[in-house]
Amino acid sequence: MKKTILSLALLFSATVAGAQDLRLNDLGYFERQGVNVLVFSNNFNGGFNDEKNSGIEIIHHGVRTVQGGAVRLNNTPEQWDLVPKTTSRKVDPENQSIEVGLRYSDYDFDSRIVVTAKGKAVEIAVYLDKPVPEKLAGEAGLNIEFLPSQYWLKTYTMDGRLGRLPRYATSQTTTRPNSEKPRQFKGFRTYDDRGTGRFVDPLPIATGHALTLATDAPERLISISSDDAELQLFDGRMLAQNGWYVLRSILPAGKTGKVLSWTVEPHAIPGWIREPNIGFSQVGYIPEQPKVAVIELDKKDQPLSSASLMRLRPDGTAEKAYEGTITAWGPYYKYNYVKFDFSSVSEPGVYYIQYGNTRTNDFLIDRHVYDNITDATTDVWVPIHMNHMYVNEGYRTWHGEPFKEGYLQAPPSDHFDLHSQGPTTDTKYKPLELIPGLNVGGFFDAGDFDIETGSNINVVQNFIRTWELFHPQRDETFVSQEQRYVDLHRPDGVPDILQFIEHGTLNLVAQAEQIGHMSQTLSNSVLDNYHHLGDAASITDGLHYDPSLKPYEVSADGKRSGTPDDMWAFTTRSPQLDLRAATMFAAASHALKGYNDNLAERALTQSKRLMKEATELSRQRITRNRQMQADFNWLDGTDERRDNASTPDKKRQKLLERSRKNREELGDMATNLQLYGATQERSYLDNFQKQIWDALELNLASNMQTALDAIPYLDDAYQKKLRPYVEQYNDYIKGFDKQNPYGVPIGLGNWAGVNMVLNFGIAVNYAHLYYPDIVSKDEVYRVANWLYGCHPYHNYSFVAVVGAARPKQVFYGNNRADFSFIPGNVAPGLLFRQPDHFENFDDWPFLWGQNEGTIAGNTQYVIFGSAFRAAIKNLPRPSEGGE
Ligand SMILES: [Ca+2]
Ligand SMILES: [Ca+2]
Ligand SMILES: [Ca+2]
Repeated sequence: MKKTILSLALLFSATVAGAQDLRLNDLGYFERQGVNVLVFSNNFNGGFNDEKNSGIEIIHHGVRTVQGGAVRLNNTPEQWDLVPKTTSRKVDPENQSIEVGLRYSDYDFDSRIVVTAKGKAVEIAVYLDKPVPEKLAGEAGLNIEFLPSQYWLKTYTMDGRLGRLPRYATSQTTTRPNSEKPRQFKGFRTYDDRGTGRFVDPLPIATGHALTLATDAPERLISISSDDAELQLFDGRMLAQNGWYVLRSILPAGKTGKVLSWTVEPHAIPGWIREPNIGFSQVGYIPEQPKVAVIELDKKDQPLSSASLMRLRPDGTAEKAYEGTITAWGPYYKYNYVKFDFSSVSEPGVYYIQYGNTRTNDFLIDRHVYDNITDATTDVWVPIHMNHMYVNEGYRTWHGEPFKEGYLQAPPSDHFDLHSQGPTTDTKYKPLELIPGLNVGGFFDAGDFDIETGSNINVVQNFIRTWELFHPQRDETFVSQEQRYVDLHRPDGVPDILQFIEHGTLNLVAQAEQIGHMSQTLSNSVLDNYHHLGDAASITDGLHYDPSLKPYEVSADGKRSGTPDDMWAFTTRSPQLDLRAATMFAAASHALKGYNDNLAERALTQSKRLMKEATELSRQRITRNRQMQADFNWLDGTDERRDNASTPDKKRQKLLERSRKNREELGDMATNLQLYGATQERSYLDNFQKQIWDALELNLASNMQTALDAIPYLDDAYQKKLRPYVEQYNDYIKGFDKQNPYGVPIGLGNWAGVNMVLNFGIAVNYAHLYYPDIVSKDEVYRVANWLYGCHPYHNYSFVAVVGAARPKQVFYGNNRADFSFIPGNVAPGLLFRQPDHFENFDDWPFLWGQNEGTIAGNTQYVIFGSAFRAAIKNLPRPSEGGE
């Protein structure tokens, strides 16, 4: 009897506790309302090392404020410091714990981390089977990192001593011999030690055994304590602007078993429900457009039955313009979604949405809201990214002329930023020899300053496409190649887009002429200037590198220096890249004719040469690979499996084989189409038509754009034959309404999916322009809505400044250290973190996967915007808008 009462009491207390305690959920993380503790749901990435997206993470009242929990080798790890490989991960629901195995292969060092729910807290414990290797004693520790922008200016206590977290990095450092620095990524160094032989190591802000952060902010309040280890609080921004606050305990030397443990308790606000996120177009709406707000709700939130659209009168008072019912969409990952349709309101005016106590900022309904959506990108973002030029705007210099000393032949190198130089240079140049003439034209890649050749080819092609289809005459930029000077907002009588095509072509033609083929990239030689933030002209010293001088020494004539900072050209030959360049050169030659005939001629010469050489090279490589593939298939039995494939697979297999064969014999179909556009040679068009139908059968979604691109060149029969595919494509478009509440393709990779969304948007616009009876005009607003604010997490526009009431305020541009943006930038958007979290920080620019605009993506946005404007203004279809 006594026993029964006891178990009942236990059961009762367990139930009560269960409502408030952290528990492992079905998705494999610890959860209580307001707090998620993730344990290696996201792993460290080998390509870029520490992306600040991995390890033990805490999503605190909807914001991912803590990450990087792991055994680490530095007080404040930087991006290129070593990260552990996850060797195992076990979720144990019975014991409410998750165990992960971590390994540093460079040091043959293994550890295990066990995180266990203990009431409202978790215990994080480190286990070692072998002691910390001698080389890492005093360096290996348990770390966890806190997001500065969510914690700065907040109060903390360490063992009862009060403090306030600094807004800017101003703590203290020491220096230590380089020999004591744990190895960094591939043996590179993130720092320039100025010849001292010493590296900088931050000193702790506070030490003790019990820390509470944000005692003045309940939504961020978190306590960490340890009986067996000293806690040290560091500021990672002392070494790198993208550093976080780091809490750390050094692993004891010579010990095995459970060597260290922390108790971590994130505070949860009782009864906390996340504020509804009302997604809508911050740029506004044109009167006849469908207007549907998507409202993202906490799963514990009870949807309301209605919402209101309020109109602001000219005297500033508000009136109700419309009240409508809320309709359910349903759950999508972590939240629940409802919609508010106010399409019936079309009167021009200033409006806001009121949903319960949540009121949005105001927005316009007006015929002209989309008129200027690409201007910031073409007038400001693009010219600022012109390399090898001095770029001025009003009183401000964006950057001086970079890389005056030119580019050296890269030696064999397993490099960073996903680059490498193969065993040979594939050129006439010796390693580290100057390749003349490359410091001209071209566009900075993105948040860094290299010239990615593939992206630059895309850029030129995107501009040519915009030019040939829409002929924008806009002139807001002064460009002088002679003066190497760009002045923003100064018209010079030449359409800017022609000058951008010219600028991109100048660098790419120089590559083909000087190197003989296309370089992979023109990039930084040393890691310590790759992460440069500031004026691009100061990345290198502008002096030729002379190894006979000492580092930092300058020759008597002032022309050479011993600092090895010159950029490198990575020249491993890729026939695919050469073919892409050849296609682009043909189109550029066509576009530049009559504007810069000399460059047009040079581009055409390189196009023909590269086309011939690269085709021959690929043929040789294909023959070689086919032999290898045949050997391989025989070895692993692929041939047999193929013969036994079921009938539908067999049909598909046949299609695949035919299209592969056609591709090898006739070349890529999109390339053929571009070549036809550039040369008007009929054979290219025939090659295209031999391939497009198989391609549409195999993958409708990814080939629809190419099919639509051909319409201006072909007859009515082609357009008619394409109709049934466009009908299928229309079903594909509408299918997104069932996949997610926003009706667009949403990417889940470690780069958020804006390119995919833009591609989709461009294809939908074209499909509507050519087949308005199949793809209705209502469909073209999907991507604009998403870009301008109707998306998860927050409702800010992903495009910097564009006509929006509330654009995003920080981006990963080259001015990110100023928590700023470059106007016209398009953010990648919503970054997905496993297993169920979307985010886009608007107070922390440094996560490139969500905040970095790229040169290819932003010029793709120019096409999207041009096509979107054409679609909504019922302009003539692109082919008729031309010459
Ligand atoms: Ca790059
Ligand atoms: Ca101009
Ligand atoms: Ca130099």
